[in-house]
Amino acid sequence: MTTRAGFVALIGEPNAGKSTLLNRMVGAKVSIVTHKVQTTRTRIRGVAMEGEAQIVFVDTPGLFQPRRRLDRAMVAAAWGGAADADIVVLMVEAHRGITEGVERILEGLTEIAKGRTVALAINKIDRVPAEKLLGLSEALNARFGFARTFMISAERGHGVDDLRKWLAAELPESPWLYPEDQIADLPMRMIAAEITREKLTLRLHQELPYQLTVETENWEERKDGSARIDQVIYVMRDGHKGIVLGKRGETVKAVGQAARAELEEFLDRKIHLFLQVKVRPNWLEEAERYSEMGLDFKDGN
Ligand SMILES: Nc1nc2c(ncn2[C@@H]2O[C@H](COP(=O)(O)OP(=O)(O)OP(=O)(O)O)[C@@H](O)[C@H]2O)c(=O)[nH]1
Ligand SMILES: [Mg+2]
Repeated sequence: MTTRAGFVALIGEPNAGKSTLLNRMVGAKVSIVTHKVQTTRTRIRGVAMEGEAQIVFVDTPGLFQPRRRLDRAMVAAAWGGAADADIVVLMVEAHRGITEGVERILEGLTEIAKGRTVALAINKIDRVPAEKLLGLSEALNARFGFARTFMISAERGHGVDDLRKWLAAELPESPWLYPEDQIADLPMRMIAAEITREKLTLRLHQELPYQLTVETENWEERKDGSARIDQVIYVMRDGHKGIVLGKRGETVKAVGQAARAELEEFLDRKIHLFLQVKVRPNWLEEAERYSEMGLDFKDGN
């Protein structure tokens, strides 16, 4: 039996649908998704099997023009994910087409493409009339030598099976890299923190989601099979703390309930989730916050 295995990095602008595609490929939610840009902050691996091939998908933070240290570390993590992969899939949103951001990514891809296959996935095809897609595909292929172009809807599943089959066949012969039943390799405490951050991002407006981080501080197994999880939400200002808490603590309570429900489903057990909000004006400049997120602090320099 010939087995194949390797890494497939999903890259693209923020909001392109990378995390949605990873989750669909894996068949479980291992990477958080929101309608807002810059949701994913670090590389997240998810494992999919296709016949005798094991495809390790690497979800990456969106590529954009970084301003803050955190932005720079995220963008570095994304390019690093591409540089470590056997195959890179660039995701472009069908309805947005070739934006300035896509142009910049194409420039960066030239360097990354040396010695690896790069494919194009035009995503969200459910949002545009079919006749628009051909033109976009031609325009993108005129700018870069993609090995293949796929028209997909990560959300609805169109074209996703074709993409997975093609990727499986392109991967090098290799023993599998993960046990057959493993779907992710992010530590559970990080997945739990991400779930809470997703619920916060969905509920809070404007810049606030970009100015907070969530960490799992403690995870205690209980005799009855349940677990107690203590998390801290770090914000930068007193005013932010007030907003996260909400009137009479309503906001943080709703966030906690939503996060707990998802954690219980994911882990299939009872969870007691305790959230605490702490003001930490300088968290964006603290090395420890980055290592907790799985980012390299010095990449943010
Ligand atoms: N209509 C439509 N929406 C989609 C599709 N794929 C993803 N989305 C939506 O696009 C938004 C962004 O999806 P994500 O998967 O979080 O995008 P991302 O590329 O991981 O974004 P970042 O982590 O911010 O870089 C979400 O609201 C998704 O539901 C699709 O095929 N069609
Ligand atoms: Mg994402």
